[in-house]
Amino acid sequence: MDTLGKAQMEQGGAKAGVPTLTAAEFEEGKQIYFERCAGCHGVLRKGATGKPLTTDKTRELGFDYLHDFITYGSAAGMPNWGTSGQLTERQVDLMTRYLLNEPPQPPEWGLAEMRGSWKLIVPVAQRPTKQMNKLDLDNLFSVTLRDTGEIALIDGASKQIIKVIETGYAVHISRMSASGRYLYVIGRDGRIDLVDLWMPEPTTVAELKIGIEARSIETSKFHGWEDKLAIAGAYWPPQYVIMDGPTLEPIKVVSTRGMTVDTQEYHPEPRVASIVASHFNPEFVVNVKETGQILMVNYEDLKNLKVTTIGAERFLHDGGFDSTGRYFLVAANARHKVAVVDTKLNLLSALVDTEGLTPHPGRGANFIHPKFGPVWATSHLGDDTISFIGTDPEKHPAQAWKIVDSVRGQGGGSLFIKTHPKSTNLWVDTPLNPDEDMRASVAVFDIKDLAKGYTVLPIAEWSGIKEGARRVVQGEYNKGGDEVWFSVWNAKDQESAIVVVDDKTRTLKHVIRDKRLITPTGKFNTYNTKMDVY
Ligand code: DHE
Repeated sequence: MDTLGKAQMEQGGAKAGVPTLTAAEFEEGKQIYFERCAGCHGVLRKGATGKPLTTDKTRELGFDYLHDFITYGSAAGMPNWGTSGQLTERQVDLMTRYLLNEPPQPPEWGLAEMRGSWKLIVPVAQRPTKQMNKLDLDNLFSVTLRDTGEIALIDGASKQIIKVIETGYAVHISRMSASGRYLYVIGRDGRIDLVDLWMPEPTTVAELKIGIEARSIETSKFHGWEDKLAIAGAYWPPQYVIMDGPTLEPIKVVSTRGMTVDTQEYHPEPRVASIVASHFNPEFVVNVKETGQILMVNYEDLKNLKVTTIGAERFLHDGGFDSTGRYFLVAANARHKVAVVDTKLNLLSALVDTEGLTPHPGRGANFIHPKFGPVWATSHLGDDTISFIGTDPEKHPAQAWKIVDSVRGQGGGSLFIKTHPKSTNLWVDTPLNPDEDMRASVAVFDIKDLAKGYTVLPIAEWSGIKEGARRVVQGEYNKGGDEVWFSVWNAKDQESAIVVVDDKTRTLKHVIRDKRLITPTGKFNTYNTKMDVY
């Protein structure tokens, strides 16, 4: 291949037989890898949700195999970057060569770098002491506008966009402070934006960059600690940081590098996945992906930090509490398991085999199963299984931490499942299913009669948008629990929408179409997020 030969000559120190890249190509490869690949395969390419891509593996697979894999994807979840047009033929070729070369290690990001990035835009003394606007702060939706790096704040009642706020790159999630005053948003580039909802109009009052790559953020919720502290987890460098809640001033940075739970060998890149705040102790629950360790980080004394390390299972990703808020259930996705942590006693209650492939619950769904009592549910990326795990060790001990029942949904490629304490509906999306109709719709089950099967609602069709991939993603309830919002997620240059469904009648209630609504994905209702209602 011509380009390979040329590039080879331009890069010194090349390994014989391994195609090289020019400096410009290497930079481009690095950027594409960060934007498209690192989330699943890791910066050092050691693998997690995606396969390891270290050079011992890639060189064995060879150029042609890798080239085809990047072009066509795989049934196991690798996107078809080439045939979908998201990467050009030149970029596929470049990425293939990039993977045959050693990965560069990004820089570290310690307290000094964080402090250098910290912007206290409105100091606490200059902020109001009461709410200065008429917004219903308990029923706002913070909507991720993924590809513009913004969030849209939408009023739950009027469905009007109150404000679009600039945030980090490919913004990921929003979380609320315990009082409901502060909204925290984290971008994939590790940038946190802190929005004060009490200002005359919601305003970003502080900003901080906690690393090169990140996904999670949470705030202290234990009694007496409301609104005091925040924590964010980074993918790179592998670490978490505890901050002052109202200002984002970074206080304590802790590395997660260490030993894997099973083989007990050193891992250089154990990324921080989901984080939740315990309601039973002054602690954060930090889930470390590659090592499979769950860290109960006590925030009472940050100088003499006490961390309880709970060995769970590798590849921890996302999860949520049971309905009592005591047990945290987190998917070890590439191991097809859910780990259950007792946040009161700080121990592993169980490791449950979910019977489906690659569980992906989001925060999961809690409801009373007609036969088996309280359960928490997850759907799966890898197949159509929807699993129900018993969560009541006191009144239903025989069912606790077991798959008590499961049903089949529309198909694999599911990311999020949702219900609400006031609802009898269980909603399951399938945005990553290759079938066009499936990813453009949701399945809804009747909790009172799960065996009856599901009804399909054509959410994308209801949006009125005809063009594009129209992935219907992440149901989120309003505070009242009587309506559920879905994103119709299209590419950046196409129109997207939010479709609001009446929960009782399962009929279309409202469509939000607005040119500012670019690539909406996650939606976070302020009340439900603050109170962990799901
Ligand atoms: Fe997410 C939650 C990581 C891709 C939408 N995502 C999470 C969490 C993690 C994570 C660790 C849990 C945070 C917490 O609770 O503290 N997500 C990753 C990835 O590593 C991955 C697979 C690849 C990547 O490169 O980022 C990834 N995620 C996506 C998407 O492509 C999604 C569908 C669209 C988007 O906006 O990027 C997406 N992730 C979400 C959403 C949540 C989430 C909406 C929060 C769900 C909730 O209900 O709390």
